[in-house]
Amino acid sequence: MERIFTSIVILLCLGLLVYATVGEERTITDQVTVGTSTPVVSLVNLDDTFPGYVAGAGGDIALVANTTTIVWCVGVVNDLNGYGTISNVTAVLWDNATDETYTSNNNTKYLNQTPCEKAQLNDTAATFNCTFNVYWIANATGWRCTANVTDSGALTSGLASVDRNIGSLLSLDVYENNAGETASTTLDFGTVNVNANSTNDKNVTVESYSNVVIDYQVNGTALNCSGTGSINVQNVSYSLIPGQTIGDQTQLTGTKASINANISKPTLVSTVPTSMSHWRIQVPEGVAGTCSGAIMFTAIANA
Ligand SMILES: [Ca+2]
Ligand SMILES: [Ca+2]
Ligand SMILES: [Ca+2]
Repeated sequence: MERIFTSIVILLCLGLLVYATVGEERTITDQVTVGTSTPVVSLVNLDDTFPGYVAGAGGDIALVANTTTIVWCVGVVNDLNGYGTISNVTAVLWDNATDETYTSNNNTKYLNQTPCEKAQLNDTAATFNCTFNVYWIANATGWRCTANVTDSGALTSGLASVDRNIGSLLSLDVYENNAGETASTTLDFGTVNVNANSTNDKNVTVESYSNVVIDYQVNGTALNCSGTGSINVQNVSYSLIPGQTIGDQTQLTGTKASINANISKPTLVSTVPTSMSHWRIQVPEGVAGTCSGAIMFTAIANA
């Protein structure tokens, strides 16, 4: 009888043990081991000076004639797998009126010249700097940079900057350019008698080092003579049409006058577009010796 009673007590106790942890709410633990995550690019900024890692930094880009300008594309990459797993950043600079996937060229698209530099920002992030050597012929329009990042697991993502404007570059070079003569920076009419006009064109070539279609302006000074007197600037005349008499040409003055030359936008660094003008002079009475002055050529936007 005592054994049966003891067994009942034990069963009751077991029952209490089993049911003591039952309730309206029970909790189990869940867990997962996180694998790779895609790196994320942010704060992509673009400028011709170092713009810094601040939202909205950067500004317009000014090119320099007949050379390259360094353009910066910078930003931040975050990868929750750790800084050490951010393996590579590349960047594309492109004219936003075209397509980022076009073949790289000096007019509408550039790739980073040297590998983009990156530096550790914290345990999971890096800053990056990419630079482009942008030629003076790059289109005058809005440009943007797309930065692309790859991690050690070959996961990639990219982000484009806001648009930054490359401004119009108006620039030219000029030289005398007569058949059979060496190109020169002196427009030499040769010997012309007093009270006579030069009878042959002397040619001046304008080369455009602009990134837009241009016209240009001319103005000049009197020609001071080594012997006696000076020749009025208006005794010098010009035309885009060859073979005109001095009476049909346009007189040079001290005030800038536009020449509608329509010189096309350069598309190659190696070969620039040109326009030739034709010049004559009338030598008045009262002068002697060698007479020289200056003629100024100024690039202007096409009109
Ligand atoms: Ca990752
Ligand atoms: Ca700038
Ligand atoms: Ca024009």
